[in-house]
Amino acid sequence: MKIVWSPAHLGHSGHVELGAGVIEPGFECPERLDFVLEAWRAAGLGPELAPAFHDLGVAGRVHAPDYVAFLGEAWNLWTAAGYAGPALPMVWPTHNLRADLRPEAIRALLGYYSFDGGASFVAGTWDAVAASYATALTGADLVSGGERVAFAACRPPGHHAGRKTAGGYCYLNNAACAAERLRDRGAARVAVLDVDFHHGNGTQEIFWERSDVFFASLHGDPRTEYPFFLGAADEIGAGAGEGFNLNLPMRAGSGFEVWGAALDAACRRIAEVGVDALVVSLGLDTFEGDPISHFRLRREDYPKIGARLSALGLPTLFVLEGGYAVADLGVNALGVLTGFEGA
Ligand code: SS9
Ligand code: ZN
Repeated sequence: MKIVWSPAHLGHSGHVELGAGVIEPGFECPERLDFVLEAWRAAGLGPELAPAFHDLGVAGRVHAPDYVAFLGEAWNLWTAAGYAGPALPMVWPTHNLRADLRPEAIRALLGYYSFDGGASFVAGTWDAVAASYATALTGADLVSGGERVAFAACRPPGHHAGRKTAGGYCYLNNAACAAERLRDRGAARVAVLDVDFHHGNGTQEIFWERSDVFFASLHGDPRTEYPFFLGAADEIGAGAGEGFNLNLPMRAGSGFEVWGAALDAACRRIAEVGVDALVVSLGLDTFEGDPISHFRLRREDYPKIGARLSALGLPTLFVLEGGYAVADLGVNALGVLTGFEGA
């Protein structure tokens, strides 16, 4: 198995997020990838690749083109306006405000293009985002080129990023872009399976009306868990996409007995739907030690996940998403990957 990663992720550091009663350092930090790489090397799974160059064509179809352009210029607009420190949104066009008025002021554009205060910009954010996107597409190309499996070690993550909204540490939706790329390169239908603790609201939105990408997500019940406003079981897709969205929310405190049964249900549906490739949004924040999430998976559960995914027999791309028990992130991620390879 090959891993793809880029040192450009290091520039996305020092960003902050709006927490409960505090503005705090992002739980999503550069050290996360250090631990993933350390565990990768210890496991001896295979070679490390830098991402190939990829233009923003796929991003411009998965996302709104004006959103992609905004991500590229947000930091420059922020500093040109005289602001210092991480660029955080502060007002959003929600409920009865007008979402069709695109403001000119950068401090308002940040809210126009986001759904929360969890995806701030620093000087190196865009380069990291662009490299994370290229990492996912490079991984997709390995898989469509004949590799059984590949690992795109993306940072920042992507599954909360919607068509034109950043949030939850996410800017470009790496997994959605990888699925789109797999379609471009000949897969008639792709499944995106999101095993992060948090619902993949961005990926769901992007493929909501599409039948060529089946989306399934296992996550904390949005009645009590972030992102709160999407991820219920009755969301099944619309139009041509009706029946091609599957949400399996679970109560906080769920362990592998419950979670593994949901994984089996998702795998059965993927097999029924019939797909040519699988993209796994690989969040490891289901871990019992995660500081911001509330499932109780243990270290020894992760290889079982990998083995069950391998049993689908599909060309598979793993795309790194969340996981904030930083020192355990690498070992748990490698648990999934070695479980996949060993199956
Ligand atoms: C912590 C609140 C967490 C965002 C969580 C995003 C997870 C992305 N202050 N809010 S996988
Ligand atoms: Zn998460």
